[in-house]
Amino acid sequence: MTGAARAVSVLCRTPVFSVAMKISYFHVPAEMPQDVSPDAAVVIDVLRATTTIAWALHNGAEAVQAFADLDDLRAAAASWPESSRLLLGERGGQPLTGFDLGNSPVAVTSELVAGKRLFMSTTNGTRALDRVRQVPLLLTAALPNRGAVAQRLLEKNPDHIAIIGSGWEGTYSLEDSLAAGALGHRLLELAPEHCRVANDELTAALALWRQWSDAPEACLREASHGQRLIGLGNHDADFRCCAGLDVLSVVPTQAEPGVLKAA
Ligand code: 3SL
Repeated sequence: MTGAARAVSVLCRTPVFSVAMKISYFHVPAEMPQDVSPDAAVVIDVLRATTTIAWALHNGAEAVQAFADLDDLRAAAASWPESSRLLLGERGGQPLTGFDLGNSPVAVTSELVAGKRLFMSTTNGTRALDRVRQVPLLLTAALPNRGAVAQRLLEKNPDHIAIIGSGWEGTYSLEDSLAAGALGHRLLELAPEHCRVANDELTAALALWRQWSDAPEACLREASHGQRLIGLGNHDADFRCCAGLDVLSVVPTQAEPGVLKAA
C-alpha cells in the first residue's frame, strides 16, 4: 500500500486493500485439507454454541474457555476461583448434570455471567474450535454478530479466511451453512472488489443465504438439529435469539488457546 493510500485508509477508517482476500467455507473442520493453513478462521455453530458465546461475551462474561473434553474442562475449572466461574455443558442438545448452565443463548444473562469465566463444552461447537485453535486469528460467528465479524475481518485483512462449520457429529449442518453464506454475503457487500470466493462450498452457502435471508428462523427450524431441539421441548426463545441478525457488535476472539474474549 502506498503512503497516501495508507493515510486515506486511516482517515476514513476503511481499509484500502491491495491483494484479494480468499474466503473458503468448510462444512466441518475435518474437511479442511491438511495442506491448507489459513491465517484466519471463523468457527460457526448457529444452534447454538457460537450464538451462546456471542451473547455471553456481550453480557459481560470475562471469557469463554472452550473444551472438547469434559475432564479437561473440570480440571481447568477447578483451578479457577469458584465465585468467578460457571460451567456450561451440553451433549446431544441436553444440559449436563452438575453444570451451572446448558447451552442456551437466552440463559447467559448479564446477571449470571458478568465478570465470570465460562468453562464450556458442547457436542460439536467447542470441538470444532479445538480443532483450529492453532490458526493465528480465530473468531467465532453466529447470525447475531455476523456483520461485526465481517467488519473485523476486513480490518484485519488476512490473505485467507476459512469459515468453518461445526456440523453435527462430523456431518453437514444446514444452519451453519446458512450463517457461512450470511457472513460471506456481508463481506462481499462491504468489499466486493477485495473478496474472492475460493471454493464451491462457499458458493453453495451464498445461494442458501439468498434463499432464506428473509426467514432465517424458518431455516433453523427446518434444519435437522432444529428438529432435534424441537423434539426435546420448547426452544422458541432460542430459535428467535439464534436467528436474530446483526444485533450484536461483539467479536469473540481467541486470546490464548481455547480462551475467547470480547474484542
Ligand atoms: O453441537 C453443539 O455444539 C451444540 O451447540 C448443540 S446444542 O444446540 O446445544 O444442542
